[in-house]
Amino acid sequence: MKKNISIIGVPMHLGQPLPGTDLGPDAIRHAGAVQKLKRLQHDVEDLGNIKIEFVSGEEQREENLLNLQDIIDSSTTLAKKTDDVLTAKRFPLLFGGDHSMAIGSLAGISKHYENLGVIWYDAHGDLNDSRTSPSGNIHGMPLAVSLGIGHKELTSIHGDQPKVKPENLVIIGARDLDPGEKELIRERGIRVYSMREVDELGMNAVIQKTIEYLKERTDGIHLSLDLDGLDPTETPGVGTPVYGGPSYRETRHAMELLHDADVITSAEFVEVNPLLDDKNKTGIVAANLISALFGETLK
Ligand code: 4U7
Ligand code: MN
Ligand code: MN
Ligand code: MN
Repeated sequence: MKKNISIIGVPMHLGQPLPGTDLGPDAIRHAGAVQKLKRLQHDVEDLGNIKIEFVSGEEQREENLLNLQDIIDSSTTLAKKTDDVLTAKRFPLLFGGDHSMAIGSLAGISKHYENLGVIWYDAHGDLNDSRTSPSGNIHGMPLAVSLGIGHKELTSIHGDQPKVKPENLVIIGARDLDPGEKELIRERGIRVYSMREVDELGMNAVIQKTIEYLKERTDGIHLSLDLDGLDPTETPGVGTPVYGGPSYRETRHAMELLHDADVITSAEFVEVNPLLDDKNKTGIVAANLISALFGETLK
């Protein structure tokens, strides 16, 4: 199926303290992502990078929330942008940028669905709030915010309602969950395929089960793929690497299955940090995963 794809670069860095994720979107472009999509015959427009305002110019911390005000502002901008792309009946494809950007992307995207499904492919749950977070870094909080948990000014971006329901969410690849996140997962009955389940079932079955589960209860599925979801031996350019993750090979297979099922309605590839990378390995993996998701085959 040919898609009308609108690429939005999100040079977000405010959600964590390390410099470099602001360069992530261009690292993915330099790896050829846009050309690959065009070669697959999709209609592709690259809207360039949104502007991330760093008003204070230095780190601000209030109530264990790093750069709160600037994140509210940039998330508001991004929510509007993703909303506009879907209104134009195009597929929002976002290049990041730290994962706090998902606060804005999901806020804008969810407006178009009654029951938005989310696949969160990540070593982490990103389910903290200011009380449970060990770091105060908002890139560890976007999924909680989207469920309606956290600072009011974050949860009310682009509408007061929760953006995602816990039963419409599947987390894949988790292997570093904080105690508060584990509690929330239990409390809300969130479906998690941690690395234990990936090892026991295999990635093929995990993705098939995910598709089956979400297909019957949702009217659209957003893929949020954190490059630290993969094992850092293959994607070293990430700020919070955790060993014991799925390989590029397994992850690529996951993208192929999602493509074949034709269920993904928006996607983001996040946490690429070229300043921590080795010869843009992580940007290249991101570009290859993107082309697999949009139909590139091996033969
Ligand atoms: B990412 C962490 F404590 N959980 O909250 C936190 F381990 O978007 C890491 O998944 C968060 O990369 C990682 O700071 C956020 C930590
Ligand atoms: Mn992560
Ligand atoms: Mn993440
Ligand atoms: Mn990370």
